[in-house]
Amino acid sequence: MPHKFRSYAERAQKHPNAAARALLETIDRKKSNLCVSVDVTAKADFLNIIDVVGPYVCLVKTHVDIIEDFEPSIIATLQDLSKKHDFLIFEDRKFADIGNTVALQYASGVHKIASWSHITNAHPVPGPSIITGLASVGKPLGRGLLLLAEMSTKGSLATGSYTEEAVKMARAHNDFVIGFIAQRSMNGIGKNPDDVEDDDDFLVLTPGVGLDVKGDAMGQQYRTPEEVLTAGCDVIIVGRGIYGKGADVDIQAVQAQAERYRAAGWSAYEKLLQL
Ligand code: 5BU
Repeated sequence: MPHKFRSYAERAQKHPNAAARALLETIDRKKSNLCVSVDVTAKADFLNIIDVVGPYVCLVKTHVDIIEDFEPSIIATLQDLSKKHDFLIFEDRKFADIGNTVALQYASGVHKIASWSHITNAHPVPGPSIITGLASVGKPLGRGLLLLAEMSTKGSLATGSYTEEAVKMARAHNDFVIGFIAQRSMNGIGKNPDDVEDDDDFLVLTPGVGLDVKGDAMGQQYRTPEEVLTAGCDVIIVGRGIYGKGADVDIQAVQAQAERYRAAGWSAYEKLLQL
């Protein structure tokens, strides 16, 4: 049987994974299911945007490998901002290799992702060993993993039985896998709806969200916050809709857009709660 719609607060109380619990609690406390994706290449823009959107978000999503002037102090500042504004951090690393290699990529190198990123993600394409590899590093640190069960891009191959297998892999490792990057609820997928009680509580974080345009010139597709919440997603991930497309970042406009998307995501959630 599918779940009735549950509040973030109710789910936070029962969730067994510390990172998932922390995210659900933050969403509830800040009345924000907005994750801002900060895909800019200059350190100054990266930190300025995060400082401005911080009050409006539950989560900041990073691609640290695109920062041209990366240096370790960026991470210390990011962690300070995370405390100042009360948000979690999600490095969108999309691991995709054998267990041994992803464990090294997660723990080591220039970025040392596991040491600061509360949540990260992986492609299920290598099979369950990718989870075992990442869990060997992340679990002792209380981290959480998302599997990429679906993508927002035109022509994505992550559909059908691939998505279903991703959900089964997550279910078998739900002490570390807290949910998915996907476009709809993944609870109950691959289970027989007639004879199995659906006790999944996977978080679904959803990119491909925009209020003003339907896509970009490189295959991205956007839906509105209301559309994705109604499809069973929990967190809206917004990048260019908030920080714009030009080379110059207009910091006042960034703040206005962050508040606009926070309000849109939260009112979509409140509507569902009242149904
Ligand atoms: P945008 O500017 O809102 O289009 O940015 C979307 C972000 O989400 C960007 O960092 C992508 O790497 C990320 N993303 C995505 O857009 N679609 C997906 O299916 C996955 C990640 Br997985």
